[in-house]
This record gives sequence, structure tokens and C-alpha cells, in this order.
Amino acid sequence: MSKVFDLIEKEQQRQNNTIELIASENFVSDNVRRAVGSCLTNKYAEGYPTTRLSGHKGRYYGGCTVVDELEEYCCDLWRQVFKTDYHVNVQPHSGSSANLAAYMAVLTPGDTILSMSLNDGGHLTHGSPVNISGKLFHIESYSLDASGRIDYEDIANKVRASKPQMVLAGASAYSRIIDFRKIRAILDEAMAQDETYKPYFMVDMAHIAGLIAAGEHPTPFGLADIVTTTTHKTLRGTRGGMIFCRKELAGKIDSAIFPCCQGGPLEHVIAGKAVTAEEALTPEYQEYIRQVVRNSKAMCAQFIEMGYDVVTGGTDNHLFVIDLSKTHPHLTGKMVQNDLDRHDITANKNCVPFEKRSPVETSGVRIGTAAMTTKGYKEADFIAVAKRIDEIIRGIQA
Ligand code: DSN
Repeated sequence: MSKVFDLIEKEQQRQNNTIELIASENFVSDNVRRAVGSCLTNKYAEGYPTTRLSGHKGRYYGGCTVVDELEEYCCDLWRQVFKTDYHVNVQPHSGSSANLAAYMAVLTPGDTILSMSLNDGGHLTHGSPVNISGKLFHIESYSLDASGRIDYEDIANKVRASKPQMVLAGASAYSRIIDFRKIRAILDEAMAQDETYKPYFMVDMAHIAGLIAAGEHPTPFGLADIVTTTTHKTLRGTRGGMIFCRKELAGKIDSAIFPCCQGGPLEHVIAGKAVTAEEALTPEYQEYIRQVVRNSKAMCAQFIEMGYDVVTGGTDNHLFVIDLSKTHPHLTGKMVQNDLDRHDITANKNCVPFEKRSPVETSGVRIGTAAMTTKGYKEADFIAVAKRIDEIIRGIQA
């Protein structure tokens, strides 16, 4: 056996034997793995299917008849999953590529993006100074209120004050419903007051995409101009990204992915995305998502009952963030993450709103229920895990 397969076996054992609470991870089906490990990995297919309506059609290589059909099938499935007629591009290799392409499609370097900062629960690619998004664009951040919820009044004020070319909603550590309708209304009002103002509304739904697909979170479709996502979090699919957009932006989005930000698409991964969509359309998947949310609420309530401070005081989705800064000021998120690791529980340190520590230390821990719900955990199991985590935390020597 080669060293690589030894290591894969070790990782398989790790995944079998740990309690996985990282909110962005999940366990894919055997069919997703079959598709991603298939012969499609051998095929080069720069370009788009010949039937593409965006104006970008045709591949730069021969032998693409099958992958053309596959890619269009994949796009059709995802429109069904999200009950939308938006244009969809399934070629982004990741959420980061999808976001960069979305910015490149409609913005010019130097334009202003109004988004949630990484520290407050946003994402690295939403304008962090260390990411290309923060290097190419001017970033303004909207605030959270004292309870840690998005301050929509602050979005309205900042839209009026700095007239961003894009308002970006979406988060990687935010446990509450995001009111896309309210943000749309803020932008509509600003546009009504200034006819020359034409901002784009983009939603990065990566974390909550599965909830949106199952009707457990309000949809951004029909409200946002561009919607990006990954396929591997609550959607429980292969790793990768996608971009949806209003039809009039189709040409810009397609050329921003290829040739601007990427070369050849990963057709084996597109096959994995298609299988993911087939699965997301089943009643079993919808019930899975409902259980993810029930589990998250039950576990979160248990932490609160044990005296923990949960950001926003609860959760509406698949995750929540425990803020240790008041209840356990001597502990950092890093210390808790490391100790949980030692006890075969995997979670990640996370900044909390108004964080005083560095992103390497942090004062919080993010917990998600999507992965262990796939393994069959119910509310009682998550409550038991919460109690175990409390024991471990109480045992940490600061
Ligand atoms: N960094 C990922 C997460 O854990 O939320 C998202 O890309």
C-alpha cells in the first residue's frame, strides 16, 4: 500500500471515531464519492456547453459532448433545488473562486463593498484585508447590535453614507435568519432616492444553502442579483462552488469564471455537484435539514441552561457560537478547540462580536450540527455531547 492510501485510511479512522462539530463540514454519500472519483477527472473542457445561453458557448477541446450534457443537467438540477430561473454557473472550484468571480463580474477594483466583517461572523472572502477581496476593493462593514444580531439600521445608514457598489449578505458564523427582504428594501429605497445609484445585492449563502433548499431559511432568490454558495456544507455534497445570477448578468458571470478567474472546469466535481443536487431534491434530504435545525436548537439550549453565553442568545440554523469572554475569561477558543481535539471532539475556535483576542486565539467556539446529523444523531445525542463538552471545558487548566 502506498503512503497516500495509508494516510487516507488513517483519516477515515479519524472521521469514524470523532464527533464532528465543524459547522462547514459534512459527510458525503457514496454516490458523490463515486462521481468525484470517476473517469471525468481525465477530461479537459475549458469553455461552456455548446447549448449555453449566456453568449459564452463552446469548448476549447474536442470530445466534450458528454460533459456538455452533464454540465447542463447539473445546472438544471440546481435551478430545481432552489426553485429559481436564475442563470447558474457550476464551474467555480470553491466558494472563494465563486466570490472573486462575482466581484470581478460586476465591480471595478476600488469600488466599495459593504459586508459583514470576518470578526463579526462574515467570511474571509467578504473583504478581509488579507484576502484579495480586501486588497482589490474598498470595504465597509456593517455592525452588529449589542446582542450580536445584524444591525439593519446600520446597513441603511452606511448605504446612504457611502453608496457602496455592492452590498453583500452572508456569513460563516451567524446563527440567526438573515433578512434578505429587508436589505433589498434598503437598496430599493436608496435607488429610488438617487436614480443614478445602481448597487448590486449579492448573497453568499454557503452555510445556509441546505436550509434554503429545504425551506428552513428564507430564500435570497428573486431579491439578490447574485447568489454564491459552496456545495459541501449543509448541502452535504462534494467540495466546490456555484454562482447564480439574474439572467441579464449571465454573460458577465460566465466570463468572470472562465477565462478571468479559472481555466478548465473540474468535470468530475461537476458530476459530484449534480449527484448532490439529485440528493437535495429528495424528501429524505428535506427531513435531514429539519433534523439539523432541531438538533442545533436543542444543543444550543443545553449550553444556555448550563450557563454558557451563546452569541445572540440562541440559533435559528445549523450553528451557534459560544462566547467564553464573560463566563470563562481565562480560556481562549484555541485552548478549548485543542482540548476537545484531545477528547475526539472536533470544533473550531471562532472570533466573537467585539472580539478582543487575535483570530489565532479567539474568545469563542463555533459549533455546528450538520455533520453528526448525517451520522444519525438526534436531539438527545447532541444534548449528551453538550454535557461532555462542558465537562471537558471545566477540566481545562488555564
Ligand atoms: N471557512 C469556512 C467555514 O468554516 O465556515 C467557510 O469557507
